[in-house]
Amino acid sequence: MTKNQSVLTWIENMKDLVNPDQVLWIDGSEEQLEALRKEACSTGEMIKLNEEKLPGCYLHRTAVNDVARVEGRTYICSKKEVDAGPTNNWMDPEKAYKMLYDIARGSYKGRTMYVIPYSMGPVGSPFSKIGIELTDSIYVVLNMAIMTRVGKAVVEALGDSNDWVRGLHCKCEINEEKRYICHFPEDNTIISVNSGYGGNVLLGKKCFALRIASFLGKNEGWMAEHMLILGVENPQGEIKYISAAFPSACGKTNLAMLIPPEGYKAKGYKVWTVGDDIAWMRIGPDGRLWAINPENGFFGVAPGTNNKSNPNALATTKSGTIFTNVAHNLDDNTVWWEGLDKNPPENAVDWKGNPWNGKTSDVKGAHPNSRFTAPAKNCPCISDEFDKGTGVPISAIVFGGRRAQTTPLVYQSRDWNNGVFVGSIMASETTAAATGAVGVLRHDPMAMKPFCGYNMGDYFAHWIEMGQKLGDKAPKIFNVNWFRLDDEGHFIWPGFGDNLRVLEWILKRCEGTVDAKETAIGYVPNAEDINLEGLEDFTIEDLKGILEVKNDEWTKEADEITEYFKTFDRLPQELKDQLEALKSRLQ
Ligand code: GTP
Ligand code: SPV
Ligand code: MN
Repeated sequence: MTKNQSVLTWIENMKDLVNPDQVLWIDGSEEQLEALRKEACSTGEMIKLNEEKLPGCYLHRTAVNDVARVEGRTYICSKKEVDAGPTNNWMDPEKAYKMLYDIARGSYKGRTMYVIPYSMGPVGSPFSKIGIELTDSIYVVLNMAIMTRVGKAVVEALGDSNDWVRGLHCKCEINEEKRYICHFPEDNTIISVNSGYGGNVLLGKKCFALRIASFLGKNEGWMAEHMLILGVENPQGEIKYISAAFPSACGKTNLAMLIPPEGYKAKGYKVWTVGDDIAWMRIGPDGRLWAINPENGFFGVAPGTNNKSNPNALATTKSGTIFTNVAHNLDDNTVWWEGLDKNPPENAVDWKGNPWNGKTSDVKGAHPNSRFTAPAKNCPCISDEFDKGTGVPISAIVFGGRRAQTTPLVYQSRDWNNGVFVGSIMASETTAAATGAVGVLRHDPMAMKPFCGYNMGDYFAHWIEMGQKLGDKAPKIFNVNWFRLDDEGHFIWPGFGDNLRVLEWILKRCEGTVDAKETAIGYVPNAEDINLEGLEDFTIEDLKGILEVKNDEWTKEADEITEYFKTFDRLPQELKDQLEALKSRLQ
């Protein structure tokens, strides 16, 4: 399919290493993909679902020991350890290559090597970048064909350039003791072995579009962020774009596809989805920050997705979707997950493949990190700008996490550098998106702790530098927290569609049309300025409660941040100054 020497040589070398029975180039054609779906169904790797109810949809179950990203086995292999920094696992590249090649050697025997040329971003867009993933998994091929743009057009766009990211994925034996997800930012290379799960193996996503791309962005003057992108259209038909960084399973897909509350709908408000997980952002010729979504689909959390919480996401999964680790309803050959509806199937198979009765069983039908892989074009609220490759101008950047206490519903940073500080001190309770304990508070700067491909201190410095370049055209920076709990452990803020009430305040702040109250941490809304019309069971007193900034709590937080900042070897002076300034405002 190509004469590109750098591509052909690398594939030849990898072929010699893994020793496949045959090699198949993915050309992106529907015929080829359909043949692969049939093959995967014939071996049991995938199950074809009800063609009337879920046309073109499939179910896949991963191994039970392989259901989430494995952060403890994810490595940045830069020449110098300090370049991986204190937030990453590091391995010497020479050692890592040797170890990985020993694991990968001969592992495609009896298998096919699929060669997937893919583009992150619309093919040919100046924002876009190209990768080639080699895999022995049809599941990976079919997911990549939804999540990215694959095939001939990509190879043509690459031409004879050497500017592309190498990705080798080997399922091997799905042995968790030998599972490694390794990145070589200095070589544009990713190697993933012994997993068959999502973020570990769809190498275009977290591995390339965040870990490798964040490193490229630092060197080339742009940004790769763990952010959704959405457009808010007001009744006058003007659309303003917001990007928002929340840690995994903290509400990006939900916010990106938000349905306005009735009152807003009646006035003519609309929300348009540009992306739900990753944003690549560059300074445009007009000096503003422009963003694209480099992905082509959504790899979304299934549990909790329903017609009330996220009808757009649910609609997106009704055709051409691959479900991973959800329950299989045998009565009508459809899928089910916790929180879909109040009617779990009785005659079903759980995510582990065991017979399951949803009415009587006390185990979960779907894994908490079960996912849907759905084409972006299915989304009823997909933005017209999604596929254009020109990007959208960002008015506001929003950080957020899961915080039961302390962090108010929303606040605005004092300026760009203070906003970088707000991002750097983000902390959030852990979720099922990665293996390990759930609900533990941990620092997750800019929601990038698991995804920054280089030294986090240098990453902060890059943010500060981007702000200097953007000057007065820089987006305003905010922080939100939808997850404050009351004494009984219930969420206080209704969240979901009602989050538009907060976005409205954010956009008014960007336009300078609403006042705010200055606190030690930044600007907080006056409670009257958040529209509560149409909300039941939520009063202005409740709102005041979750807008309050308690200086004693924040003093503790500042002490904790002081300790956290000590773990950084390359913390920019600007952030040290920000912390001192916060402390003095708290006194
Ligand atoms: P990744 O795909 O892992 O990056 O996750 P994400 O950030 O896209 O999270 P997602 O939108 O899938 O939401 C994850 C969980 O958060 C789901 O269980 C949602 O129901 C819940 N959630 C999302 N938005 C809100 C909200 O506004 N309030 C509350 N209480 N829960 C929310
Ligand atoms: C996340 O964990 O942030 C995800 C899912 O979006 S994964 O692709 O597994 O990283
Ligand atoms: Mn994510």
